[in-house]
Amino acid sequence: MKHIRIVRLLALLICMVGLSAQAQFAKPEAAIKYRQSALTVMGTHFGRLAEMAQGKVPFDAKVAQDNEAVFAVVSKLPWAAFVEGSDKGETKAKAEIWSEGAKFKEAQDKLMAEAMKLNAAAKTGKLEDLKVAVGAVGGACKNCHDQFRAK
Ligand code: ASC
Repeated sequence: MKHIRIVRLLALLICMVGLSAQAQFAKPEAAIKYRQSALTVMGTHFGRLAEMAQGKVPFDAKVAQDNEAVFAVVSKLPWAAFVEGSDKGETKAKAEIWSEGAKFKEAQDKLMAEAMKLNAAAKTGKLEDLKVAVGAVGGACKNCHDQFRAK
């Protein structure tokens, strides 16, 4: 009995997370602005982690965790905004996002996987762990940009 209740609760939670990431847009420009905003916030908070990993600012485990927490949430958001028809306008999004959807999804999944490792690394409070995870997340950012973002 208890087991079934836990499974139901988990299913509900997964649906809720799915819905929150399922942004709706009135027009393509709104989707473009939304994803650019999310990516800007991601870059800002990841940038702070990268500065610590590179020794440009002193390592502070609490500050790292706070920045990672924002990154963890916001990094889930841009992907639902790459809607059909939003390849035109003020965007660097390449047509391959839509013509090679599976590859684009693969790049997202890679980032999500590395982001989970970054979460674990931030929790250990060790700079060495942060360095490794930041490097991997940065690699996932670059991999996607190289393939799908125009210069
Ligand atoms: C950043 C940032 C990116 C990535 C990328 C990694 O800090 O804003 O877009 O890292 O430069 O190669």
